Amino acid sequence: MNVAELSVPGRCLVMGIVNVTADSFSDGGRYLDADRAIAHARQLVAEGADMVDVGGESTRPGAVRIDARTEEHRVLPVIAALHAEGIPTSVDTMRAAVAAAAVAAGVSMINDVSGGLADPSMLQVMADAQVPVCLMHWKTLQFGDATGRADHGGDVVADVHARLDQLAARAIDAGVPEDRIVLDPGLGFAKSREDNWALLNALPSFIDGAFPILVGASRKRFLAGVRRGRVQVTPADADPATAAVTAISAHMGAWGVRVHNVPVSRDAVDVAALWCAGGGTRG
Ligand code: PMM
Repeated sequence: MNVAELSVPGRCLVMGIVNVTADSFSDGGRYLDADRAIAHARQLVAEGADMVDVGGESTRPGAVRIDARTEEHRVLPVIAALHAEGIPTSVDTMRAAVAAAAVAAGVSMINDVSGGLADPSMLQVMADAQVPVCLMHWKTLQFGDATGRADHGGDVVADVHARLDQLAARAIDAGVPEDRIVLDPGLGFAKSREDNWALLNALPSFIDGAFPILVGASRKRFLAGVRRGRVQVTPADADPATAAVTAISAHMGAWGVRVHNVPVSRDAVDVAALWCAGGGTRG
């Protein structure tokens, strides 16, 4: 399967998030039990998700890494059950062994927030797997900034472009076919608030590139800035702002959005699709 076969014709794909973790920022601990995770995934699909991103390890700042077996125990039953029901999934993992096991369990995409750099075996697994892959930009991890802080030399957009090009080139060198690659600018990953908005402002330049683009803005901290001083009490308070990002991203031609609150983002995607289609009915 290539990216085109996973895509939704005529509109941006909606990827619903199921974090089977104890400590994710937005939904940590809620779906640690496989049955609850599966039920939540079914609900996301009923609400309009096209696929479900299943993660077993939190990437929030300061999260403690779990071992590979624990990660597999968390994600594999969920992926296998959803596959049996015909629900497409992606596996959100930085580990080659987990990705390979997920492929065997029927996953439809490998989503690696390290862009294939965290595990030296990952690109080989990606090359062997017959599914699309998402390579995300995360500079701290990828390029060894020991301070844990981003240093983009003043131009985050140029930097992320260059790094994503490198990630794609490495994957292609390792044998991943070009038509199976999706890129993601990695909003919120070791990036300042200004960095995130600069990347969104430059989204058309990423979309105009050679690869489909996934946007992961959902409930990220930089969205709190649009609340005009109102305190963000729960992560879900950022859902209207997330939906606005979804609408604009979809209108600009993003391949997909990765979101927690599916109904509002699916509405936003449908608005964007109708808006664009409306141009064809004039005069
Ligand atoms: N963000 C998170 C986890 N996985 N994967 C991709 N491709 N893009 C993202 O932006 C991304 C991701 C962190 O968000 P969460 O903890 O709310 O799931």
